[in-house]
Amino acid sequence: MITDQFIHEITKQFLIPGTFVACEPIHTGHINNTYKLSYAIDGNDVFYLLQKINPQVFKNAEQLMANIVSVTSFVRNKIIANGGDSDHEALHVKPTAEGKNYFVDDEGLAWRLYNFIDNAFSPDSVESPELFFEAGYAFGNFQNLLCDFPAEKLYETIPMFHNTANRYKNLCASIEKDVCNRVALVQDEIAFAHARKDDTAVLVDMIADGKLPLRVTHNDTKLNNIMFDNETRKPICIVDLDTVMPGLSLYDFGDSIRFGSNTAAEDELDLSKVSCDLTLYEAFTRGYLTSAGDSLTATEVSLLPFASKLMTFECGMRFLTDYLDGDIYFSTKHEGHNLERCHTQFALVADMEKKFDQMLAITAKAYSEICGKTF
Ligand code: GN1
Ligand code: MG
Repeated sequence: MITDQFIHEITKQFLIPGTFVACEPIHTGHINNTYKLSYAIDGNDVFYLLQKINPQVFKNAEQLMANIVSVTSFVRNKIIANGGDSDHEALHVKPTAEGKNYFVDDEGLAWRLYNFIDNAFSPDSVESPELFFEAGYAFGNFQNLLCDFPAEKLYETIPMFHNTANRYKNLCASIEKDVCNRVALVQDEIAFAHARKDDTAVLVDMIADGKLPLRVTHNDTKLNNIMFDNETRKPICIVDLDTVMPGLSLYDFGDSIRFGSNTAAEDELDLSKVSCDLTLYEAFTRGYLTSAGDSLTATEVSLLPFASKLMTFECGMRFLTDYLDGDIYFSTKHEGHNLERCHTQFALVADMEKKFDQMLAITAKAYSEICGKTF
């Protein structure tokens, strides 16, 4: 149990001006523990974001933080060069009193401190196609800001994170072990995964063959990792950079569609509500191609619909694997939560398969109208 008093002790390890006022937990992510800190400085409230890094997921805090610092510094410099407000539009890692990027507590757990992006919200669901267009623009812009960053210099902090072939292998291993005797309960889900085995190697094979360029990849491009301005409702800043690694633009695009084009929540029980909304698919694609289209290859653009399906399938396999393993990776709110999440993801894959030709046509039309190119 982490008390306010404990958090207060942790904050003393960082160089934070002003007086500590309060700490409030934020419960949106599945991985880290996050707190909003309030400080009083000369009668003004100043906020920070404190996070305890999940040691099960991120084994190497040093490399994780090195990736984040190099990417945020690079983005920050670009924002300054473009005349933007870098304090508001970029994350900054605040140093510890010892000048480090993070603090390690007595239990060996790593804590880090960021500026808090104020007057902003991070949406959990897509409220309108306009908002989703902006989300596409924001992630495309992130890709663009980093297009001349040497992606290969980043550490691969979670090896093979979006290697779908490997995720499939992990699922097969968990089926084999069946540590919780749950395999018998999920025969249909397992059959669904096996039937799509061939899809899992497509992108990794193309990387190996040099057919897709390595990019700085965010790797967790859910809508709620974008901060939007409360008033203008325009995107301000991309957050949750824990999984920034070398990867594919397709991972980021696909994961955004997986999360944002779904007409239901990730853990919706009524699967009849799950579908890929093509209006939303189009809105995101247009936003994304507006900011990133010219820096992408035609091969990348041609694979946007496939990547959407693949990232959804991969996420479903991950939820299923974790269910079989006894819910040890994703935090769950109740028994069976991971399986419920797997169901929505697989239902979304099935719907995307039905709509695949339409997704391709939408992508081709947007590419031609926005970038004047074909694939
Ligand atoms: C995790 O913590 P959160 O919710 O931002 C996961 C993503 C999954 C997502 C599914 C490091 O992200 O890969 O797509 O849950 N992050 C990690 O909701 O595994
Ligand atoms: Mg997140």
